[in-house]
Amino acid sequence: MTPKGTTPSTTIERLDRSPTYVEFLNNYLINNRPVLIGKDLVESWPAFHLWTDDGDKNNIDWNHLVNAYGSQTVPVTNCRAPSTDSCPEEISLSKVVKGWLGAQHDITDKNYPLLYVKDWHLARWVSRDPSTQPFYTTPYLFADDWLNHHYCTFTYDDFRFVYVGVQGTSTPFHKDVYDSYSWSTNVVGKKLWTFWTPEDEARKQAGMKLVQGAGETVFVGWFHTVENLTACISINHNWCNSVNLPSMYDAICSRIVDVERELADVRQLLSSNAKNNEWEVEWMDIVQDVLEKDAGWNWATFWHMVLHGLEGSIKAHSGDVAASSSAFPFAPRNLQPPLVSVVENVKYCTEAFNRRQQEQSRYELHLKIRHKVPGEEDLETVRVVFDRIQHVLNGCIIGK
Ligand SMILES: O=C(O)CCC(=O)C(=O)O
Ligand SMILES: [Fe+2]
Repeated sequence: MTPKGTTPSTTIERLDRSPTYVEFLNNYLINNRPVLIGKDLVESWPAFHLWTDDGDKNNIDWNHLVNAYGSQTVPVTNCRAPSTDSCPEEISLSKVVKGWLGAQHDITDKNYPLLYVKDWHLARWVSRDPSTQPFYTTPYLFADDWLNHHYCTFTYDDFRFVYVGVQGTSTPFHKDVYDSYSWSTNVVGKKLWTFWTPEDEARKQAGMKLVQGAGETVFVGWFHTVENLTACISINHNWCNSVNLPSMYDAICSRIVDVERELADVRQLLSSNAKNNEWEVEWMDIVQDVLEKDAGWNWATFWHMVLHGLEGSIKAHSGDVAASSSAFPFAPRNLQPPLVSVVENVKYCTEAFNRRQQEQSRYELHLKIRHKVPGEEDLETVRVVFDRIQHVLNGCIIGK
């Protein structure tokens, strides 16, 4: 049982006003309970006046979208393709909008493709182009985000997205990447969410429905589907911090089991040609490579994120809030769980990883770090990162 357990409930709560951080932490984040939060959380966002049609508040200002971002290449999926055949493609936003608004056919006709712009990294693009207006800020409830801190600080990638689609576009049944949490604010339109608990992978129960209007924010760590009841544009982040770290750790372990099963014949080949047991490191390295290509991360990324998350949390708790040059700075201590629970959750992962190396005779500490982070060239192997984390944890225990 990991700290990311769930509390049974039959409906999704709606909060008219934003909770305090402590209420959010204790009632929703720690219990992994979805919740809808009212408009005051995001009322200062420029996105609302930038993207809403002045003449029709329920509609998207398509002209603004095309003028401001039309030349951008955006990822799209065809909502009518069978799930096995719905790989994202990239086309310009203005072409997609033209396809929706200028369609010669009825867009509800199931014989035609229905495109949906998903996982569009607009925030990343805007942050690199000083002539473009910022359109939102991360709400305080979700500021403690180790995933986006890691990606925005050390890579050119991130988990900050915009979704745009017309009525009928949808996202199929899923739990979010790496078992992360998601928050999603609908800027224009109406979305229908259906939620299933993290245990209900086979959808044995009827899902719990929730309609999300403009300005409302959903927090979710369960399985879900989303259907756009009208044209919608929304902003969402996948995110994590110490609270859901244990369940993300467990998710990597079970993904490794899957990848190892898929590559069983490679393992067989390596072991049968081996002269000594070096093949095992090579084998684990291949598995990590596949994991990185398919999920975007592996042990090296995970432990690097944990190291910086833990250090950032300790700094914030000691009152060290020196200006950060990161594009995604750490949250101050009043927007983080208490340090004892941060340490406890990181220790859950380090202890489980140590046991994994010993009990399953794994060689994952020997794995080489492929992508060197500038300024951290000494991080040669997973062991170096992992030892640093243990050192920081030991310092916390002594300092308590
Ligand atoms: O809005 C959508 O279509 C999907 C959003 C989603 O799955 C999420 O925010 O986790
Ligand atoms: Fe999702």
